Amino acid sequence: MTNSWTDIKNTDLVVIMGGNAAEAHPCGFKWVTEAKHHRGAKLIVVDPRFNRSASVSDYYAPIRPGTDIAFLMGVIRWCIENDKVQWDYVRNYTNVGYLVRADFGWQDGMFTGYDEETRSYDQTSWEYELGDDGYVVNDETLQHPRCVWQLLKAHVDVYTPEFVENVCGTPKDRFLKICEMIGECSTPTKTMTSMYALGWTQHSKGSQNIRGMAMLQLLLGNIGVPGGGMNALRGHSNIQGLTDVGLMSNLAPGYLAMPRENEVDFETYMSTRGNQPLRPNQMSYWQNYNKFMVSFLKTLWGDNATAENGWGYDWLPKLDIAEYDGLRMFDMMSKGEVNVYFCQGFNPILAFPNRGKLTEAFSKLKLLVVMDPLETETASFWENHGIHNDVDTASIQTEVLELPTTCFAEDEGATVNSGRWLQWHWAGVTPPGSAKTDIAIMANIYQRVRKLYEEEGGKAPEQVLNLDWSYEDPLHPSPAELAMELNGRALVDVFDPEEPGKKILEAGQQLSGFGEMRDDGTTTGACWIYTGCWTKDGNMMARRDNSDPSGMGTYLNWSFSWPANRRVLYNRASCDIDGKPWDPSRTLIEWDGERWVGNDVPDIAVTANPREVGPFIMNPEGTSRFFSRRLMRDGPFPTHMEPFESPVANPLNPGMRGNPVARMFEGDVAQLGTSDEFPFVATSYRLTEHFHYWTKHNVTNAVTQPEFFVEISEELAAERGIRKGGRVRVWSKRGQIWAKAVVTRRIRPLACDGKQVHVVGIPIHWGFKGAARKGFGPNTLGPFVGDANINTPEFKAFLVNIEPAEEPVA
Ligand SMILES: Nc1nc2c(c(=O)[nH]1)N[C@H]1C(S)=C(S)[C@@H](COP(=O)(O)OP(=O)(O)OC[C@H]3O[C@@H](n4cnc5c(=O)[nH]c(N)nc54)[C@H](O)[C@@H]3O)O[C@H]1N2
Ligand SMILES: Nc1nc2c(c(=O)[nH]1)N[C@H]1C(S)=C(S)[C@@H](COP(=O)(O)OP(=O)(O)OC[C@H]3O[C@@H](n4cnc5c(=O)[nH]c(N)nc54)[C@H](O)[C@@H]3O)O[C@H]1N2
Ligand SMILES: [Mo]
Repeated sequence: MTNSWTDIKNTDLVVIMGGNAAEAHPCGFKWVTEAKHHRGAKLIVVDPRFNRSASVSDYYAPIRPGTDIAFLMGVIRWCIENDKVQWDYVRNYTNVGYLVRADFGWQDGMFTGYDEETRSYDQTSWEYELGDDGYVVNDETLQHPRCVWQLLKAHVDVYTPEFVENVCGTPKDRFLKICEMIGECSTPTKTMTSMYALGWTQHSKGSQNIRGMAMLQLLLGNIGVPGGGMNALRGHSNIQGLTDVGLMSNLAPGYLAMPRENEVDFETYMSTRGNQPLRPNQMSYWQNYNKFMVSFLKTLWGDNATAENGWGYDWLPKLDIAEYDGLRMFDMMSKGEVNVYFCQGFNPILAFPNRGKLTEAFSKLKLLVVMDPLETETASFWENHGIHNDVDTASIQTEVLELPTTCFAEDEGATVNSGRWLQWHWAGVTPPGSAKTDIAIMANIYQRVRKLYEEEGGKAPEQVLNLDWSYEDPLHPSPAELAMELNGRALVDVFDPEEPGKKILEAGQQLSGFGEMRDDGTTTGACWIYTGCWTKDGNMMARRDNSDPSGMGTYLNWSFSWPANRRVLYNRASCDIDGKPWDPSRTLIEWDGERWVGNDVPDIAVTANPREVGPFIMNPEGTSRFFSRRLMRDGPFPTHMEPFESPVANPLNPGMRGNPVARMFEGDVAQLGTSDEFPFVATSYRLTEHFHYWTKHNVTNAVTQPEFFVEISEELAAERGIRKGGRVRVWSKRGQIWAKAVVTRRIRPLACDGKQVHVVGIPIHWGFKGAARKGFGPNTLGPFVGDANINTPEFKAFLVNIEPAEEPVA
């Protein structure tokens, strides 16, 4: 989230599109209720189903799965046409005036530079035009045909209300009503918040869905302001922490980059980071990158990291491709290229698409280690469930080891919520049986591997032997020790660079903020954005002071919010160019003539003059971006692309299948279905009563939702002769499942491109372990394709067929 859960109470309009907060985030949803009660806020829901959020909304519109970009570009077009633009914000805080290179353009739903062979874009032309002074050329009049504003207008021109209706199946009057409600938030004193999750991310162009809404929020002047922002509703209670600490193959902690193979040494790696400012006097915050990276390396290798050896840079693994994401890893496994797989807190046999392919992949492993508190389907992938899962158990040679772990309630530590708050929690119960914490298991394995290396040697020994492991109990580092390490400390006495002789940190002292980090090896800190979470004053994450003197919902003394305890990112943009809040009744921060003061930690140096420094200091141009330059692999503007399996052709380019640069492997192309064989659009989702695949182990949850079902409209039921509560077979190009049919008016047929499109809703929560009845969900059916930028599988839009049928007895 750019903002936080508690900030949602400050909004005037909540748009839930691409998520179902009332169902999947029922606790956080209370802040929507607060906004409705105290501000009279309205709630809009746009979803293929009239879901639980829709049932408490003020206005609902249906949409065909996988068409949100068309909808959002349509809203932007409408706002521009009707002058619903917060001009002071747009002119000063976005890149509308900057000129783009003359060789940039688009045609047939594609941008310049596409190479069919490699299925990728050469992005060279997706850049600003630079002047002789090295700065971006700016046209304040916004008239130049190549300025971002003119390009944006031209880009969205095709997305008329008729186009939106035709593609999305959203009735034109409903679409226009939503445009009007959204347009009202273009004034400085009205804000809209976007709450989204998987309905947007789980598409082959998921990242572009989110950019689409981010652009709309910029147009309305809603980024950085209270009650505004882009608010991703994160999933598992600590999934925000997962990306923060860099548990993706291409990330190092704090959203630093893992080095690539061609970045042969530390200097080469650093030469492309720490961007030079693109506007005069601009602060470009990534110029501090080296301080964060060196402090991270000092944490990893301790005394072994020195200036001479590039802080141990050589010992970091180097990527030979852009990333090793889940889809790629399982694809490699299916080709026999992976021998050993550690599966820790993950149940991919149920959670990843194309169960047939996954089962085959696991069958090729030599060793599968599953670390989990429960017995999972993945650990039992080799079991033959007959007609549901035709596995030849006897032929599988994979050895499976299960290591029982504790779960969060049995250990202390911090979880990071969607609003970036690191909240400490304490153990509530004693772990059962022989369960051990994940930390203890990993530490134990590490110590044994280290001993083997010491005694026998092996490949790349430095990585294992040079690791700093100075914990009190090497077999069980404590959560407190690890948290302090994430925060970082001074290794020697540190002096003020401006005022020699002035000591600012004692040797051994915990840092109080990332501003204290050094690039000379005198500080540690594994994750710069977390610095401040455990200072010399103790554990900031354990703070539980819920006072909120300003009433702004910032709760500055409750837990710790990264970065720097800031509650609203980009909050400098909540004020006008002179530093006065757009809406004085909702003040986050303001400029008092000398300093930034107020109710949140300013997102800019406290003495930075508002007229001199642009508010978006993480971007070297100092502004936010309508035109995203080379940031995204599939285009600098979001453009409508159909899902890989779609009932209709893309009107921008009828010959184009899916997203032309999406993650996709050759072997899976043959496994894509077409609408003549599979006429219905399937989507998948969660229910409040279950949490993924764990709660079916619990009898109480299993009783509340005991049995796998699919949801269909009354019209589709009539068309196929399916009765309420009857059994159905649902099949795709990749597999088949049987389920109970829930026939409901919550799903209605949509009219798209002159066709009637039916949606089949498939909840995710069943499997073959636990107390609930056996059932095989959407991932027996879903395609093995993913988003072009972050590779999230296309779980939310694919094609199926359906008929009334009893499952055959195995
Ligand atoms: N009770 C419970 N809560 C949970 C979880 C759980 O398992 N159980 N899981 C947690 C996790 S890990 C996550 S990531 C979050 C997910 O939170 P959400 O994303 O809110 O959950 P979903 O139910 O997957 O999907 C949300 C909605 O997207 C809609 N949708 C599908 N396709 C499209 C589309 O193309 N466009 C639009 N606009 N909408 C579409 C679906 O109909 C559904 O209503 O929930 C978390 N909370
Ligand atoms: N079709 C379709 N597929 C989807 C989705 C969808 O919407 N549609 N949603 C996707 C999303 S967003 C998600 S997040 C995934 C969820 O998929 P998973 O993350 O695989 O699902 P969980 O059941 O949450 O599995 C987590 C496992 O972690 C274990 N666990 C709990 N606590 C601990 C612990 O402290 N240590 C260890 N080692 N293990 C622990 C649990 O027992 C459980 O077995 O599913 C994805 N798959
Ligand atoms: Mo998730």
